[in-house]
Amino acid sequence: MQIYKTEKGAVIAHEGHCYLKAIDDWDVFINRVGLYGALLTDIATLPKTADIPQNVLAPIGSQEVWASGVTYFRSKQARMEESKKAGGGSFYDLVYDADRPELFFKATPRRTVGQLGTVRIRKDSHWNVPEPELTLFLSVSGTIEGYTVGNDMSSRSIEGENPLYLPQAKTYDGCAALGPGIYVPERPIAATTSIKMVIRRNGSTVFEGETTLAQMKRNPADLARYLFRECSFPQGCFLMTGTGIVPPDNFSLNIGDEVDITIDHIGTLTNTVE
Ligand code: DO4
Ligand code: MG
Repeated sequence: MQIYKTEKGAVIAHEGHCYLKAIDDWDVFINRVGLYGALLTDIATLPKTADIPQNVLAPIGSQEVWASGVTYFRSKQARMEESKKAGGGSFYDLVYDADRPELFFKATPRRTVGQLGTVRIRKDSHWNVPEPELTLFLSVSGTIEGYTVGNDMSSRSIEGENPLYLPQAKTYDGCAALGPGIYVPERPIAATTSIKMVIRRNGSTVFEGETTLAQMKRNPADLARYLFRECSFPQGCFLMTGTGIVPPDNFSLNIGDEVDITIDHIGTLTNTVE
């Protein structure tokens, strides 16, 4: 099942049909333990509407967006390379193998864009990449209720200069994208799920890469448990689970680039870079 946030309300897509539900509050609509079952109850009394909506909003209300790092070998390798001068050889290695994952605050809803929104690169950064990440929607109780596509826009030059600059490399206006909707399955998403990213410049593909969730070293439920250890989220929260796709070191985003991130079952999130 998919849910989309639109100007008219919530659209629930299930088994080839779409249902429009008038809602007062997106937070209340998504932050339900057992969301899949709750949505089935919702659609039982709703009329069928037209198609999957064309214009959707970012599927976020007032939730915080958090992120995990160095959860794939490719990410560890890339960070170690970019931070060699800053001593990155050891700390990324250590976190990759440690029990405690790297978790960091990524964005507020105001810094997050949705489908076809504009993501930004920092003007004081010369090496910038999108990071395509499976993103969990976690309820107030920390249960994984849904999945969306996330883009953890990042400055590799700032992050590589000094790990203490990570908040600046990761958090700024237009630093995150989520969407197009939230995939709410009956059972957890499979390890065979693929994540693909394509970056286009002036109509030509300048990078494409692919991975699967099986390459992730951490378990999504463990990441959620760590996040909820000492943080409460009354409205639930979004948690990006890290990137397994990193373009080669000579690649940096340009203004005007288009980024498509596709995750099986969830959909394709498309954004333009500004
Ligand atoms: O340690 C820096 C951030 C890593 C990250 O964002 C990722 O692995 O996706
Ligand atoms: Mg990331």
